[in-house]
Amino acid sequence: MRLVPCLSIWVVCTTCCLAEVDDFNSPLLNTNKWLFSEDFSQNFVHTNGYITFQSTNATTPQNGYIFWKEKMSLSNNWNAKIQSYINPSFVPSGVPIRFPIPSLSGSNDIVLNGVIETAIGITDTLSGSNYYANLFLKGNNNQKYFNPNFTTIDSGGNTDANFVQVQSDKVLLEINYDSSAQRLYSYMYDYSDDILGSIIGSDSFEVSQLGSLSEVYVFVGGDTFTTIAPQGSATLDNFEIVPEPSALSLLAIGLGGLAVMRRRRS
Ligand SMILES: [Ca+2]
Repeated sequence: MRLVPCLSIWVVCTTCCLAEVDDFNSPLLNTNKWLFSEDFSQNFVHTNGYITFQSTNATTPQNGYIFWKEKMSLSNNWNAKIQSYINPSFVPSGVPIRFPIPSLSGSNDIVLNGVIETAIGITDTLSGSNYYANLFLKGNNNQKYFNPNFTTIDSGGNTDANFVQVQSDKVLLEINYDSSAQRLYSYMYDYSDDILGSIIGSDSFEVSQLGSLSEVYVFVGGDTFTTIAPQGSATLDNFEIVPEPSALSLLAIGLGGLAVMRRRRS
């Protein structure tokens, strides 16, 4: 008699809540899981059980992103996270740039000479014409920041993009999509000593601002601006994405469970 509820729970867990992960421990990037462009090959090194962003070009911005192959539906809830580490001994350098948004002014406007950053976010297409990113970055002032809400809308950045100065060298970046609110929530957690610590900052973003989309790519990666970044300056590891059951699939499972119980009773 106990078998039925156990079986139901097992079905729910295996069909709906199973996290998909990549620990980047395989020698090459798993092309069954990721799409990536030439930029990635030029500016990323996949080695030593993680991926690390590097750039040998200090005159032009460099970037590299990988895209989770399975697009995520905006009709369902889901969650994605990744660990990011910026080497504390690495200090970006270069010519002054205004970061991140030229149109910003006042206290939100940060001018840095050289920047390295890692990101998790969503985008409409692989060209990344529209995107939203949750960023962990370091500037030449040797300070690290959390920028939880950077988008390309409004000609290069939304006006509520904000910077939170952080002390951690290692953090967990998370994005959490709420389908009923149509909002994506960004979180940064301290992850020093590989232990999930306190929340450092958060923000949210209404996905309709990217246009009328039904699904999006989730991406991770990084950028450098006017700085040479040696291997290991900024790394990403242990990606995890968890699709949550939609209301419809929960209903189907619930009805299925009821049917099984009824059959057993009769
Ligand atoms: Ca790893």
